[in-house]
Amino acid sequence: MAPAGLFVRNARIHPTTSTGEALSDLAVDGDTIAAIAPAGALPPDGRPELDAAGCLLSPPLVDPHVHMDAVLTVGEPRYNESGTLIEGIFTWAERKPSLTHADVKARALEAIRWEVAQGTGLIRSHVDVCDPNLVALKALLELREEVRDIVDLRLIAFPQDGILSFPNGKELMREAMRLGCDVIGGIPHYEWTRDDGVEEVHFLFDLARETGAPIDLHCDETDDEQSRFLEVVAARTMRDGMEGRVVAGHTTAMGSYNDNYAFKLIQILRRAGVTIVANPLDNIVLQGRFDTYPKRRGMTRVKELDAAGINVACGHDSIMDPWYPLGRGSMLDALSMLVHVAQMTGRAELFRAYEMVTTNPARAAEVPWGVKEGLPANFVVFDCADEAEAVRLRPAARWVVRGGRIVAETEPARSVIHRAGSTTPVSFIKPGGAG
Ligand code: 17E
Ligand code: FE2
Repeated sequence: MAPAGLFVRNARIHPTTSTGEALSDLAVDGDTIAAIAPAGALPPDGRPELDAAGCLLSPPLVDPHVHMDAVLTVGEPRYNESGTLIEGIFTWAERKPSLTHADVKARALEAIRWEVAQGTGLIRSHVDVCDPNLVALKALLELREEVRDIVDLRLIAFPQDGILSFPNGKELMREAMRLGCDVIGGIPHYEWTRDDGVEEVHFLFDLARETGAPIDLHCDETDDEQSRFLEVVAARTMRDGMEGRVVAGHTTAMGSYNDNYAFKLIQILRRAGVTIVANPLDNIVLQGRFDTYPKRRGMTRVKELDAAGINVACGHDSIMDPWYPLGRGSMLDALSMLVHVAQMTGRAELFRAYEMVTTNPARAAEVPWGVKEGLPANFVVFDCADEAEAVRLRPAARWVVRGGRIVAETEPARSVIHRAGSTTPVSFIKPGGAG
């Protein structure tokens, strides 16, 4: 049954940079945005009303890169004490044999609820397919259908232990796509040799030709400046006419390349229309672990890629897993880390960065995204005035709307200060000071 409709008053609609401070009303019919007009100009026509009270009304956040099979496994069977990527991979390999269908579904559902409650409407999850029984994949394929009412979940076949370096690796990738994975993943920098990594990339593109699926691979997630698989990805993207359908995640080696090589690479990435997904929460703790000082930040060149016209997005990557013991499913936490590590704290840069958790990852997923008449009624009212404030405050997602239906709501935190010698609270504040 279609929802009864909705009427949201007094919203600042994204992108606020073009609409200034003006307040708008937004009317929803069924699952579609029917009208947007200056506040007061539209009749609510009996629709249930929400008062945004000047808050930001944004397209839902998008998490383009997370590992839902591994979420909430931190400490199982042990903690990653070195904090390195490799100890994370080895710890996960120890956890994998005890994965069960129910265990994967329960953990992933919990993390998905956290993400949805904080405004995420589209999630692309990698799923490790280096498992002869594909336990996690089968669980998440089922969950993808079961959570459709609250989120659009897409699955990426991810060969964590390599394709050539893992027994039956190619067949497991093919089987994952036959079972219904949406996207082809990869990990060329983890193969035993450079040649194997190049062969892996060619295998991914051959599989894309056979299946018609897009590609989203982990690429060059290392501080080794000699890890250069991204150029092979860009070249195959152009040769196969896959412009706009290829995503490369992490690409942290770009933080270590010399500028001459980085400049050449950025030119071919732009021509190839490859999207780059940075995962700042994980990579600020995983990279630089073999450095003393100066210590590298180990993030891809977010600001420079964006300035060169490349589609750049930001992922959460981990929520309490062997790679990252922290995290709470907040894309605004991930974005806050991105603007710090990339030093995107200029006024316009904060607004630009916001696109990296909304418009840009949606473009990479080939999904129309935005708050416009005629588009699906998917949006979030955040408890803040604009995108820069969303980055600063990481505010409550007051209402999360999907297909015209409220799928999550959160009361913003309020604090009361008790002064000495007074029996009545004298100030009533919202931490951070917005609104
Ligand atoms: N696997 C990997 O190869 N890299 C990561 N950052 C995570 C899983 C979280
Ligand atoms: Fe990842």
